Amino acid sequence: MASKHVIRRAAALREQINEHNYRYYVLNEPTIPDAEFDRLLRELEGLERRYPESITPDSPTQRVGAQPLEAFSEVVHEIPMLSLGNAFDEGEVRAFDRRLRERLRVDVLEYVCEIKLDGLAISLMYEGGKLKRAATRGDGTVGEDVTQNVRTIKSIPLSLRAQRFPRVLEVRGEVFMTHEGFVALNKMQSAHGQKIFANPRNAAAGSLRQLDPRITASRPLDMFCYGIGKVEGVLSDRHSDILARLRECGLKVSPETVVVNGVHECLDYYHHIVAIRHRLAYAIDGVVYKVNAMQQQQTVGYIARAPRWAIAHKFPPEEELTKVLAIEVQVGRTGALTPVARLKPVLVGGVTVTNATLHNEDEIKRKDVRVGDTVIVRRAGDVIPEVVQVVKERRPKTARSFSMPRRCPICNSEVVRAQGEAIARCSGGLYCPAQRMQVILHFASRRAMNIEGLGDKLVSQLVRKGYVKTVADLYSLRVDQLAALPRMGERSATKLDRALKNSKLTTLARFLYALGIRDIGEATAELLAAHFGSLKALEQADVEELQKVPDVGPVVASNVAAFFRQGHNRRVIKRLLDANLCWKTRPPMAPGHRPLSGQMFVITGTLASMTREEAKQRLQALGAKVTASVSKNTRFVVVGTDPGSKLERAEQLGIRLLDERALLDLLEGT
Ligand code: JCF
Repeated sequence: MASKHVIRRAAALREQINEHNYRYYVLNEPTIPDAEFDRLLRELEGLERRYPESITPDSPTQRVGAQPLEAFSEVVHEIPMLSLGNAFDEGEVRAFDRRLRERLRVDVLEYVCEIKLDGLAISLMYEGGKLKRAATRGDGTVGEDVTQNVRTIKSIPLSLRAQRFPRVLEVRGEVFMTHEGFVALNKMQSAHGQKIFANPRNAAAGSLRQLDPRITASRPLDMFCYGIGKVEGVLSDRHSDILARLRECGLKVSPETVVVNGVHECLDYYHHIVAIRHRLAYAIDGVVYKVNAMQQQQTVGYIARAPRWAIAHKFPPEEELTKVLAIEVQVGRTGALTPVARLKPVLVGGVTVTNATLHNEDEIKRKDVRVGDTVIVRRAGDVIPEVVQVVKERRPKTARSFSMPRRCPICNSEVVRAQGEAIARCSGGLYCPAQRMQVILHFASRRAMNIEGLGDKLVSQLVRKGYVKTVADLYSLRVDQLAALPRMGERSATKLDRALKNSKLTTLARFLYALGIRDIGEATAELLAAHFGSLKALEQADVEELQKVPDVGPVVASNVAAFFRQGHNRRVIKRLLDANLCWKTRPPMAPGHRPLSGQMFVITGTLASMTREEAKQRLQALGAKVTASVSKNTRFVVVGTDPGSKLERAEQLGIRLLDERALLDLLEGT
């Protein structure tokens, strides 16, 4: 038999757990760590196991108590659960407001504005502050008893928190699933070979309609309350105050709810919500305006199945049907080719859509999109419109399928698609106008040709003026040309001219890196330079030869080979060399020749010109071993700024120290 002490302890634990549940699930402001919460819950579970007679029906352990049902039973809503009239544009909202003002003979009405969740309507019946029954809306008069399932939703209190509440209180609201919960659920479903839900609404509805409450308990459901049904007594004479009372009772009410004056402010609210809609964690399909004064609500009453005192202002649909007029290919700044569907213009979510991305070749194949097809296009928030699916029944006989062009539609260079990659790319990097800005900026960057003062504003001007079409044009810029540019003067022009001249003396590795060949970072450029010794040897190498370079696999090799195959690129390189770009040529290394072979390096502190990882890779490329700690076998310690204790240890052992300059000399001079 449970002692008084046990009963009291269990009650105290329940209160604490309920409080933390409330803070976590309703307020989204947890105040204790999960581990602490688990400890409380385990203690309560332990007590209840030993003294089952101490269990109360509203104990937080009792959310998933019940056995699976055979079927749902019916619930009759004493006060019907109504739907809402719809307004699809501002004119209809103004007409709604005008009608009400005429009926009520007032100049301005006070409204409550709420978001309209895309979930399913639920009624919660509290008696004596305890959740007694939960039901779906059904046809508005008769719904299904889903109490067992609703009890598993953590943001719904099993007992009300407030000190005072009506003996009978029916709360109404919308059960929904967040986008995040929806994605996670579908991932799980797919991993277990279970049904995939089309949208969060269906997922929420499907989850509540489970006969086994354990399944519902595993689904991430949530609820916002927006009104009341049957109540003994009066809660308040204003809708906004009723919502405040519900909040006090521990029920979750949307934080996006506001009180406004007049239809104008309703429309402001609508635009505000449209603007923040994509930042909300859950799907909404419009906003709701409600007359705030209960007295006024009563006066205007109901039409058929909806209140006259409220209206839903719906968002325009975000999916529409239209026709694919053509499939074209866009070349991005990195040379990526993206197929784009040109569409017969269509209004989607209030915006005219004329094209939609098809992502890549495989996506087109998967969706089987053809020119002439009727398709569903979707626009969500600010994202680029996309083709969701083809309406196969409407495919004309003349529909043509798409294939990726072999040549870049902008510059006519070869298009290559690396093994295992989804994206096809233009290989005319040095020449292709689509890639111009990016390529020039990269070429000029500090670790590439290091052309000081050539930033994106200046490059953009040079490109727009037509002075620079390829990187080779940089070296024929004249000081007077530069000086005449906006925000440039004689001084800056001379400085840039000097920087250009200074950049001409470089290293082969830097030059290769500067060319911006796909996947050729500094480390790989270093390896290529070391292996081939000269640009000529590299240009002539085939894929097989290229793969002899450490770290160069088939994908990188084919990128390099494709790059040098393009006559366009070779002509730009020739012009660069004609401008007297130069570097020390060194004899090619014997394959596998590694000048630092077997030497142990340790790197400590921060380097200015590269990360420690890059330094490590570049040293390793030359055969060095790079280790984490200093020992008597360490040959060199590379010391950056803010070195650690490794420096002390190196000094103790008398190991040679290299500063960054010395490291660079070693890397570039070997
Ligand atoms: O969020 C909703 N879907 C929603 C539905 C919000 C409301 O304020 C509602 C509703 C359905 C009926 N109000 C009523 C009266």
